[in-house]
Amino acid sequence: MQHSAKRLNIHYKCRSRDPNNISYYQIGDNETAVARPVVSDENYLWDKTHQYKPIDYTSPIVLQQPTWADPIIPKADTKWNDIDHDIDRRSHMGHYEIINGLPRNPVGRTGLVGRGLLGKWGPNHAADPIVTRWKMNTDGTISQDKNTLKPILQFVAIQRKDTGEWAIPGGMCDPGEKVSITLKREFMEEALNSLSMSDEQRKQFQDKLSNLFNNGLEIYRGYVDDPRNTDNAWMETIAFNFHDDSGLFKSIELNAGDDAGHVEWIDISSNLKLYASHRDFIKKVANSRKAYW
Ligand code: RP5
Repeated sequence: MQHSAKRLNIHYKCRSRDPNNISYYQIGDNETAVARPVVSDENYLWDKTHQYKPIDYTSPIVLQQPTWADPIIPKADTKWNDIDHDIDRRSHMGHYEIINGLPRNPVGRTGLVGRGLLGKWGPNHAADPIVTRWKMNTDGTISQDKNTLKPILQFVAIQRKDTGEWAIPGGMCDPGEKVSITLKREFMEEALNSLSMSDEQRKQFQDKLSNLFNNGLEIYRGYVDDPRNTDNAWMETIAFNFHDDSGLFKSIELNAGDDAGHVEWIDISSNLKLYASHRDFIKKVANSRKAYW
């Protein structure tokens, strides 16, 4: 097992590493999938020269150019590595290269060129709100792991409708949107189903959550090993931990909405299996709160 900081800069979820264990690029809810050609650990960095035959794949959904997607061929005056009108095309990883008019994944090869299911060429920015609380015993004390005696944290997890995996209720930053707004908006949409609320109800929840969301702890900022990444389009995120020590969630019921099929408080431990790099983010939260892992 790699050290977690190192793991975050390696492709595990967006690459087929082993011919006996091909990773498939799942296309939404339907059953079609694109097989990623194998790119071995020895060959995935760009400076390794080897016969590389990636598959060119961009989902028909993206090719229909919904409002959130870039043009099929990037405009000649696209401001790469910069703010391009409202779109942030800068990477948390530093300067990325443009090869034959297309951005190149800063981490390495993925087996796919094109954009897959991602709308933007280059970095696609997201934000991940990690809402935690201590697990409580019925007598009001904090629950501890029996062996290590470390306190047990719980976090709000959603089950994604696209892959069925459990995940942090994160989402894409809208053009020009501040990350602090995305964090709260995505949490409300996916874990509280705010999209089905009236404006007044939404405002009430926003007010209830304002203290919690004004006191976040930055956990991670950078590349995400997301199963949708390609050689030309990839996910990046800013993850914040919002820890509820005040019992706020005793009066707030979780309710899955938008891209989330289910939502639950889940115990944090090293047994977690989560979407993309989310397990690494949760591990960082457990470490920084000196909680059981
Ligand atoms: C992950 O994809 C990010 O960490 C974030 O959780 C998520 C954003 O994509 P959507 O949930 O909007 O599809 O890479």
